[in-house]
Amino acid sequence: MTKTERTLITAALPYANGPLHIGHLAGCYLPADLYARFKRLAGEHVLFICGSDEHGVPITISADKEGVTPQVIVDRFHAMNKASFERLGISFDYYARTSSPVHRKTAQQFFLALYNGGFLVPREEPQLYDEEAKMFLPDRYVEGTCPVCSNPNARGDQCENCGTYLDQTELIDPRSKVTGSKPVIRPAKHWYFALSRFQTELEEYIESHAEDWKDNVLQAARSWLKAGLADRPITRDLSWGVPVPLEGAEGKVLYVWFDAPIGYVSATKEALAGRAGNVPAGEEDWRVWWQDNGTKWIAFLGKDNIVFHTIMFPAMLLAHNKSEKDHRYIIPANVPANEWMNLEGQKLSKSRGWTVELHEIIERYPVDVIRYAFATMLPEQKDSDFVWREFQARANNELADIFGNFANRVLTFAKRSFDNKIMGNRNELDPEGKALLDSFGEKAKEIADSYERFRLRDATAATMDLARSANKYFNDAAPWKLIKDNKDEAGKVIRSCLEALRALAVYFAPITPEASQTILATLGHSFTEETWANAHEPKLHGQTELGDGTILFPKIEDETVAGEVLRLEKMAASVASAPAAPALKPTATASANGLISIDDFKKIQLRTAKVLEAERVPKSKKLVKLQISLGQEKRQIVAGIGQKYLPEDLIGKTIVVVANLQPAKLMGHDSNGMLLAVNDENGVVALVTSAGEAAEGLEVR
Ligand code: B3M
Ligand code: ZN
Repeated sequence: MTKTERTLITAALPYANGPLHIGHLAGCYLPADLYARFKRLAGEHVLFICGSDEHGVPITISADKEGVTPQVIVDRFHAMNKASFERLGISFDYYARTSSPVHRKTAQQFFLALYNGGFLVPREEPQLYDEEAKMFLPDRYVEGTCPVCSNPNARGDQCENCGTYLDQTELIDPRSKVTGSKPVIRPAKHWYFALSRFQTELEEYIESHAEDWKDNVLQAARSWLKAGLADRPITRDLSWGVPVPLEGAEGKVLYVWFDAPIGYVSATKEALAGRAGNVPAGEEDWRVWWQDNGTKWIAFLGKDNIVFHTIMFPAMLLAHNKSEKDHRYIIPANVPANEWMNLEGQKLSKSRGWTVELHEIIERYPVDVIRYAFATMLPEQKDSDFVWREFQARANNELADIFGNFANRVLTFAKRSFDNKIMGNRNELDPEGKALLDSFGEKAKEIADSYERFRLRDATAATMDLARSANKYFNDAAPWKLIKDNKDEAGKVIRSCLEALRALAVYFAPITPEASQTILATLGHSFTEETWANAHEPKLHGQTELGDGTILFPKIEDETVAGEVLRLEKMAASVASAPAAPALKPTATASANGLISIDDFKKIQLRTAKVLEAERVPKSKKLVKLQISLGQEKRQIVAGIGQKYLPEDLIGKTIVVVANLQPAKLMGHDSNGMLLAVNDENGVVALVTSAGEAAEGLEVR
């Protein structure tokens, strides 16, 4: 086996077709970045590549809907997604776009190599044709009934309900998304990739990784292989994409899943031409990164992209290697794909408004807090659930109370008692302090092993354990007592703590890069002397003046996370009540006879709530401010019941509230919901309460 000299890290190229959300972050981009930052700290040569996937039918459909060109769509979302990644500290060495000329040329050359090698063969097959629009309909331009599960809205490439990959001609009652008409079947010419010829080779490839790949990835790849690989058309009738570089193929482009992975290669070319990354001399040639066995390629991606990176693209690369024997591409050494991240117990869904987009979350929380919390919740082995309460708990009880607190205690102590200087000498640590640092050195090896096995949650938890042990050392050594009789010994303890803080900054650097930078700057130190392997060795220079230690991780308030849940519910409710697409019958409005449907009624979330506190709103006769509990969640509501009820009589009552009402301000007080009460012409007569013993937070129907 060749020794690994360099690691090429790729993260799936997101479609420039909409904003990215937290599922993307947890599924692919944060794990990729944690790994890349770890590898760089470990002193390895790393190139970390990503970019926008700017082709494909979803993009042309978005453009059609907005009545703009696809270029307008991709320009908008390329800029937006790139900015989100930058703000989250995702440290790509290069962020490309597949609309670039280098990519077009690279993809066309790749196509021609496979074509000349006999792996791309033209075939005439029946395809759906829209006679009104006078065009062949590429996959997603058709909808119809799924032949497997009868879902009436299956897409031409896949049924989202049962997950079956479909050929568009299999759809029952197909309809064109362009004109709504029923398409006819006509023969169309396309180029087919001879995927079936790679069945055995791919089986061997996948099984050769039976020990080192994640189970979810192996399972997905195996189930495809088990079904048997069929040749696949890799051209489409579209004007947006990489044109097929053959005569007689006018009006056709490469299928997006043919050109997009080649984007990794073209991005590498661009990156190295621009000297991105810290690539050492002799490695500036892109071929070193793609065609030398000393390169280990790790491909990060989300669940739904597994088959393309374990089957399709490896087969394309193998085909290329057979076609041009002097230029052999490497194939992925590992594909550490994650599963899905759900949100507050439900599937993330943009169309249902149940999502948190990256550009929003970075407006509201510090980058390190987001990164740490998500690193603890990655859907590594199975789907995970993002819950705002847990986000808060991770941020407050761990990041702030353990790591942040250690930093604050140590820096404050040094400031107060040692003239804000690093005292003593790095060879004279307190023996227990020295033992702490030695234990860091040992633990760091285990953490490194977790990173190498893509157990990033474990790596994160073990890193926090280091901070726990540092706090324990500080507590046990009790420098605030020691200093009373022996300032010298206390100085050695604090010196040990400052070294531990420096080491923690290094170990935390993949997870909380900003805080790590701040800590090292405060210590008058930098990353240049630091590596993963030597971080436990004392390095600080005595008499260095300490910089201003600031609070590293602000705490997240209860109201803030309650507001997040409310925001979600509001968004989901407003999407649910938005007018439906014009072609569909509006369901949200009352019918002519004033009756509403059961579905309309179900949009109102009625829930039981317990009144925890109640007080009059000053200067108001009617308004009472209530703190209520909906089980998991506490809220404030303001209600006009003050003329009928005394605040103290309300406490402990189980009332009924509309839980998904838009928040409002009443006389300057926030109200997140509305309670139900019986009214007559004079106002409130009685509260709606639960007659029996009902728990809080239950649904009322
Ligand atoms: N753009 C799919 C996706 O964003 C696709 C990945 C391409 S990686 C070569 O889910
Ligand atoms: Zn189906």
